[in-house]
Amino acid sequence: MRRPNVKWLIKTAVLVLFSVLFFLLITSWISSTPYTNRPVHHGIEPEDSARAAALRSGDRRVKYEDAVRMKAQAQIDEPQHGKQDEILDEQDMEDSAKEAADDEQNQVEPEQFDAKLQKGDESNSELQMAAPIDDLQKRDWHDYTAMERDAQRVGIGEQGKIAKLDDESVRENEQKVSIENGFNGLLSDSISVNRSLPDIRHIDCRKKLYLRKLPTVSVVIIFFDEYLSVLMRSVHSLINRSPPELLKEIILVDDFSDRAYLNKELEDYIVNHFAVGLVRVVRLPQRTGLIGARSAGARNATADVLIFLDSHVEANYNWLPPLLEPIAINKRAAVCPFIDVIDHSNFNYRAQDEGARGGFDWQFFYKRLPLLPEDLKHPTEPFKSPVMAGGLFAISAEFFWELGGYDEGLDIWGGEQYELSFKIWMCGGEMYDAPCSRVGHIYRGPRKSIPSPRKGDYLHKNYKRVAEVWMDEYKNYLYANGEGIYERVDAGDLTAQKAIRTKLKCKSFKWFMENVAFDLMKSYPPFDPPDYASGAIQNLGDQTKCVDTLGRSRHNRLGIYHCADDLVRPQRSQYWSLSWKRDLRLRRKKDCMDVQIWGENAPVWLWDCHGQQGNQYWYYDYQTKLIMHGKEGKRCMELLPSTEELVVNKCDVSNSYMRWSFGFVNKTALDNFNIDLELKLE
Ligand SMILES: [Mn+2]
Repeated sequence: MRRPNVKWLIKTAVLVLFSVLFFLLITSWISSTPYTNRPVHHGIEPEDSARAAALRSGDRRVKYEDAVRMKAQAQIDEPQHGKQDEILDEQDMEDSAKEAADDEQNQVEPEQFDAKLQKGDESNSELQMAAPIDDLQKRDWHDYTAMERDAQRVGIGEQGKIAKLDDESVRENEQKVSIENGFNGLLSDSISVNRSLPDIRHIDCRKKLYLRKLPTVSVVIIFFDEYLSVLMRSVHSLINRSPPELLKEIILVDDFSDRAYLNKELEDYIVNHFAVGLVRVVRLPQRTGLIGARSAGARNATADVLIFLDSHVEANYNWLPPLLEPIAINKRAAVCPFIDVIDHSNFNYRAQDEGARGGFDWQFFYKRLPLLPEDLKHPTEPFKSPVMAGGLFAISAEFFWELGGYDEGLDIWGGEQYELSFKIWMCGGEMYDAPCSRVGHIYRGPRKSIPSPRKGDYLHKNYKRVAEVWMDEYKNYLYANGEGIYERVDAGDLTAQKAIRTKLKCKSFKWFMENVAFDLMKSYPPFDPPDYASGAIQNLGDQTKCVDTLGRSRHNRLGIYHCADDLVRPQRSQYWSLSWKRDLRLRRKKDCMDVQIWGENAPVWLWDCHGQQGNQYWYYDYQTKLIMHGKEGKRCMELLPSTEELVVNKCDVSNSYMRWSFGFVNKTALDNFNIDLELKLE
């Protein structure tokens, strides 16, 4: 038998070892390189990672000089302002010159970058085929280079700080532009379209990993007469803070704007600043409204996931992966980002609150429901939300169209967030809010009213369409709160919408209310349940005296006055209700009896009803005639006869000044005071 060729074996082994090692090195290097999207010429990143990023993703960086030029152009119509602007621009130019000198090979025209991008993608996918990566593997999606570069930025509005124009001479124009737009447009022109933002995410979001493989995104932004620098800041922030391999396109749908600069000037800007095909404008031939325009944008989209955004937003760091991961896991999940507040007057960027679930009342006002205990335990995890706020969300294109998109019988705006939310939940999907995904939104301030593009009550028509198709017997609550409006509007043809519900075998609205919005009825009952007691509150120690506001407004102490003749229906200053919220309020008002100290002779104030019980919790024991304050039931309302003051002290049944009668008492309701009201459908 032939002896094995040891020399050959060793040689081969060494060769194999080396090639494996080399392969591992290459793949780990590639996967550990953070993608960079290189928004502005700020700071200098290591050459290697820059080249790798360019190879992997193409460079979609914005040439700041162009941004400056655009700004200058935009200012042709508007007067010049602030020195700070110039300082920032100079500094930016300087930085960009430095960087340009540093790595010349990145200075390629967009077309070439596109070619590079495709090549990069190919080599990347080849690598992935050679070493298949587990779909469930996670990675850190942060763009640390961009974040560090942003951290260095200084200037007006940078880091999302309060900005203001110092030039007194533009004040009048500032006001004019503000009232035209509902935000300080002139100030916006002075703030970089690539400005940095504060990273106000929960601290644990910074460490979170997301699936390595995430779907691609088409962002759909609809606009009507949007202010150019605000619109462009929205687009820049999206490109600057999205992994280029995920952001396939941004579709700007122009809903037949009047403003001239939204035509050629906008298109030139896009050509000069963004990679070919990355940002597209879809023009509608007539005013269509939010729903129609979004649908048109969605029809134009080509990526896996649709993200609908407003045209006056700024995306915060790493906003995209937390929105996409739930959809990667379940393609029937829709996900909303946390919406931060960009101040309309000074562009300050701040958090709205710590998050809440979405709901509605029975006039279809959007309302917020408290987070659940398990949501609070995991502050960085997406939590289920019954209803979306409406403006900003992600949904897979496939699921969106499976649901039939928006009901395009809904006109202009209004009700579409309910329609889509109900559909998503009832037809096999789910909806989340992702706390680690944050997008700032300019909530407009006072604005010149824009004439409605439609005559007639399209809003209630929309609501009626949603109610008729999706809400089953619960629609009657909406109608009962509509004061006859719904009887007068015609919902139009609903055949197609009802067919979708049948085809997809969607669940009932009762199921939605009991399983998803299970706490909505408690917080927003369709009707205010009857009062436990009402009328004048008469003292039994001195029966001529009743609790009275003494004509004072909120935030004042309550007092005692001569009782009205009619104790059941006294004058307003003595007409109290022990309401279903278990507070003592002026009838049909939001002024409540409020005790703020826990010591002796605690005064009773008239304060804004907070509805959270606590220091506004009252109970009436119709047997002992005590009015107890607080859930412990140890302190009671008392009239101090010597000073005629109304106070709270330790309960004492033998003290007749602590005993009271109400004009009207609902004994059955009081007997069940501790049982939460269950509303039954008739
Ligand atoms: Mn908006």
